[in-house]
Amino acid sequence: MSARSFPSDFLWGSATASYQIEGGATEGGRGPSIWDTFSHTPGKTLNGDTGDVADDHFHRWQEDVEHIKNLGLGAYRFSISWSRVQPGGSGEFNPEGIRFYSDLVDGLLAAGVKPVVTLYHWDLPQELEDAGGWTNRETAHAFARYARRMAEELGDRIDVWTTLNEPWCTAYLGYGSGVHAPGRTEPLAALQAVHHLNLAHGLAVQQIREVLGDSAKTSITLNLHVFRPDDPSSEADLGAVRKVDALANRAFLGPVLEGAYPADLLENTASVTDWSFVQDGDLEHIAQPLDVLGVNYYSTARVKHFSGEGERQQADGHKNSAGTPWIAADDVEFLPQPGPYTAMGWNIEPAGLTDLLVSLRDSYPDQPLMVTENGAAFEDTVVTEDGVARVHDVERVSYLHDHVDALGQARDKGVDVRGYFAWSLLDNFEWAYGYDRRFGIIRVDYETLERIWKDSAHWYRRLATTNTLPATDDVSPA
Ligand code: PNW
Repeated sequence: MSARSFPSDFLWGSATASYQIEGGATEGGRGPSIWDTFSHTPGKTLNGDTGDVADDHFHRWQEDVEHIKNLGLGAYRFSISWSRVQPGGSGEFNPEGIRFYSDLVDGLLAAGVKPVVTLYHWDLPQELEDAGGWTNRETAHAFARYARRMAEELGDRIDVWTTLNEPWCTAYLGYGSGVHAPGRTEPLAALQAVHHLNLAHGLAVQQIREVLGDSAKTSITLNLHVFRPDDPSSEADLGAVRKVDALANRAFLGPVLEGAYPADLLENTASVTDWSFVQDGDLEHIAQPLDVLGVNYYSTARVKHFSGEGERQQADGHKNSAGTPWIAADDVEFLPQPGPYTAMGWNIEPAGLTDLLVSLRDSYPDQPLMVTENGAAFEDTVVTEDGVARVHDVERVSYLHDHVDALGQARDKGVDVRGYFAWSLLDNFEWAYGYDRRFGIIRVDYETLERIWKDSAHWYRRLATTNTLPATDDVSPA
């Protein structure tokens, strides 16, 4: 295979999220979020890890902007901690918190890097959760007010405004399986959260456009799931795929891009709810035209219709939880995958990314796309060579290489994919897995908080600065 080139305006970036990197949890007037509460609750995160300090980005952001600049990236995707800029989630805003993000944005612009902002990456102000969180419709309105204020403060300095990151995780892992904050395990609550998140997105897009006009580029980032039927010729297995596809993908794509919830979703979940929390006019609010749809992609899942005999398999990484993210889907089982796997136990299948992008284009031909997260956790080792610390993360380089190539294959088929963001810029607080799983292209030493470029960072710099993906057999970092 020969090298593959990308157009000069293709956006190469890297991504992070506030709670995963910032630390400074009680500094600068920040209020508590559900992830502070959750991570401080015994048994919720591996080793009891919390984001109290994380990568200390709150104090080291200037150094981090230098790394982004030196990597030659065109864009940086970060999220705003809602409770840092509005401690209670409604009412008073916190000028010191707003200044933190305003300075960060100015720093990025001075470095020639486009800021791609996410308004919500899971850290809901605790006060809002105390009032019901995403099960409460009022949270959507509070989110729209917060979005409006951010548009007023950061204005035209932001390249892309992303409302939500992965509402699937918020709704189903936060309120269904309970492995994420706030740790609730109630099927009805999960579906209410789905709708109120969709509503929050639509209301926020309208507020941002009202403040900034049509020049504002708006977006939502979804973690769309690629489901493979165990037996592609089995009607039952194809039905299983349709059922989880409705819950995971079309529950968001439907309202956001088509202005309707899929009929089969409403039917399949009738034992849980009649969806009467969807009010007249909501879908018109939700279905705002989007400048770009953000897609996060890591892995694929294999599913099968469960006949009811023996024990149902649940090899999707959620089997140890008290609840399930797969609401009203007891007749679907998740089968183990062939591998190879990342340190998360996630199956590595780059072709899934090509398939996903092509199928989105087939369903929504005029919708521009961007891959807003892709990356992998592996067990990294630090070695000292000639007095310099190095991480030869060959598996991560090859993961990134093969997925960028898969993205290129979708572009070859005419899919309008405009950018790629590696997850993550830095090793960070990997939610329920704490600091144990490292996704960074830059290593963070959690004792000294020192940053070390892994080989993948050197490799990514070359890609971002040359717009050329080296051939498969050439994944050398230099
Ligand atoms: C995404 N799942 O999370 C998030 O956007 C990041 O904050 C996170 O660090 C990254 O991917 C790696 O995990 C996910 O269980 C978490 O299917 C869990 C799942 C998917 C995405």
